[in-house]
Amino acid sequence: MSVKVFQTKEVQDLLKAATNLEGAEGNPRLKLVVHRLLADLFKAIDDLDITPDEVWAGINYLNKLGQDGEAALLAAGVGLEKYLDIRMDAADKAIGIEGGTPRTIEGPLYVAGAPVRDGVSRIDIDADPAAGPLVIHGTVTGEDGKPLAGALVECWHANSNGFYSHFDPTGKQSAFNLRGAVKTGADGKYEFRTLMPVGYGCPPQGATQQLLNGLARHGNRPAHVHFFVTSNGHRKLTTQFNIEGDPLIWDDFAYATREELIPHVVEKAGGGAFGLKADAYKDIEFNVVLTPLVQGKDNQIVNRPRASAAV
Ligand code: MBD
Ligand code: FE
Repeated sequence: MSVKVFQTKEVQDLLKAATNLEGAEGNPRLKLVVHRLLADLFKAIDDLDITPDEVWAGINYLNKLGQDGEAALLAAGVGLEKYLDIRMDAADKAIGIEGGTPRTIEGPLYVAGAPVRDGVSRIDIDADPAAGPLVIHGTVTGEDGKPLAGALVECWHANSNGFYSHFDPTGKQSAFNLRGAVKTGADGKYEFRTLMPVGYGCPPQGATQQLLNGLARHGNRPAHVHFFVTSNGHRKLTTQFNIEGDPLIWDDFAYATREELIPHVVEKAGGGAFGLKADAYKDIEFNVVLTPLVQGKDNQIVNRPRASAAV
């Protein structure tokens, strides 16, 4: 049944009516975007001869996606979040911004409200026998290489099961376990004392993994650590680094890996002296270069719903 109805007046009128496109009221931007997306969907149904059964499978999928609370996870998995990064990178390039630590996706698992400490924060609140100690440290500078005092470095990562506090399906982690915030001093330095994370995997029964299964894709990320870095007069950086050596580094289901974001992992000793759970520990130096505001504005701030909690 290969009928073509998209270009008919009846269908074009239906799209206009459904989005009140020509009405005076309503949000003009919303009308524009919904009209376009709906039209693209209608056209795809025509072009690919998408059947009613397939349409209803898709509608039902959206219900499951919402029930599972996984819309933002799916956005990462289908590369939509990466696409927004590609666009922001291109926008930077177009106005001559080339330097600075590269951005990479935020992902859906940030929680606002972590306690802020000066210079150093120990963020492994819960015992995790399978995870060895890890020290993450570096200097926050501007593009001139000068340290930035009073910068805020926020960090969050998974435990040895690949689970994040606040979103842990076992319910076993304390609030803000493996999440922290450090304010830099005059030297621009920050340090987190924590435990080595393991890569994340999508919930096996969830809507995201269901779609990935149909595409013959896995839903796993290499081990990684997320950052927000903010400082007066600079643009907020959203980034992550991957743990060097993880086999999935170039096979991330969320496409967040960048060559510049794989710092070396160095074996060190002497952790006992400053309170780590073992003397031998892993050390990662991750220095951050922030870029200046654009015409006095932070043009890379992304507003999105985020979880928050109290300590
Ligand atoms: C994560 O930890 C993550 O960073 C992303 C992007 C998606 C799912 C889980
Ligand atoms: Fe993550």
